[in-house]
Amino acid sequence: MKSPKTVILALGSNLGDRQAYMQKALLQIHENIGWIRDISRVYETPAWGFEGNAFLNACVSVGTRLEPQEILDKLLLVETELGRERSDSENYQNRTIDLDILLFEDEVLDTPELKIPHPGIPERAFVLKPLNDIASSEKHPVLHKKIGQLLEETTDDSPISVAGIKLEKPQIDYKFPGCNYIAVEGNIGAGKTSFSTMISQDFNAKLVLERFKDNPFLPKFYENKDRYAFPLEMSFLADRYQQLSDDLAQYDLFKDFVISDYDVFKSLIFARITLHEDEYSLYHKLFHLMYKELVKPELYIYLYQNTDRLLENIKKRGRDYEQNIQPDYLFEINKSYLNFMKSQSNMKVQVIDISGLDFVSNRKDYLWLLSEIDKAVR
Ligand code: PH2
Ligand code: MG
Ligand code: MG
Repeated sequence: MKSPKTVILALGSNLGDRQAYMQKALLQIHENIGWIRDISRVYETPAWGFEGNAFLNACVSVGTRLEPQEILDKLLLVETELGRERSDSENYQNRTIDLDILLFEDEVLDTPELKIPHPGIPERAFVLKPLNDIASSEKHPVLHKKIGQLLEETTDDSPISVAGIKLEKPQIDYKFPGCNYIAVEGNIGAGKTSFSTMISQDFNAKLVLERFKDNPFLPKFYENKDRYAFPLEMSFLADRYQQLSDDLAQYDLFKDFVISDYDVFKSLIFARITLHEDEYSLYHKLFHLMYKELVKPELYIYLYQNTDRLLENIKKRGRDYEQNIQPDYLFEINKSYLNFMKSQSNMKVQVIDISGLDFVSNRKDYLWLLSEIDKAVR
């Protein structure tokens, strides 16, 4: 899972209710591109390079998992959505909203459609002033000078003033109140690891991931279930117990909470399906001895995904030994999870139906998922 990168955008409007267009643009950026981190002051600036109405200009920095070209495509859609009309004329025109990419980390990009850093930066005070508010000590990756210095050196002496209006961050602050430890559960291929990784990156959580790769019995199990189910379940249990008692015992001072892509109870859920009755009853005894020692999550999120999509995801991630997993096995696992959750009274359990959604590539789906969780913990 990619961690978010910082893109800095310029906003400009000189037509209609300029402030409202800028504010609407921020909402669209939040919903389509990423987390808005910093917002500059808003400036009143004369049209630069053409005869036109005065502009409002501002800059924002955004944490995004999109690539520059994807960001550009989204920005064009937002401009159109907000009523921007483009004519074939070569000249600048008045516009309800203009959204430009100024900087993307310290990357340099030069294609016919997209140039990063934006080539106009050094000669435009209407860009440099707001940019200086949020990135004065960032280095221009081509000119190797700080933004603050570019502002001092620019030859553009247009009269620019602070407009005295404020743009607001549109997003709710998801805080997961009362949740020091969240477990994300779901069937094989539901997206547990992706989701918990995204949460940990976006909300400063410590991430605890299942170490399935280290389990030598897993590939063998898929070859010969009867022979390898017991050692497989035992080694998973031992490993999970060890990991959770280590990782949850020591809170990380610099993290706000812990999120894991599994809950230890999955051991019993799988064992009930994979073990013979006599093996299961032995396993069950051992499990409960260990289970009672462990910290339980305050929030248990179950991502429900339909079987077709699970199989599709399993195929996409391409682990050899998983490729023969049958639909009825996934069905049994899901049933078993639902049974377990029904019997839980001490922790908050939330089942979220994500079939038809793609929270990894679609930010709107991701935000919807966050708002569902937010509703549940408030
Ligand atoms: N954008 C332009 C051309 N001229 N002038 C001001 N003051 N503000 C702008 O955002 C602006 C401009 C091309 O995008
Ligand atoms: Mg522009
Ligand atoms: Mg533009």
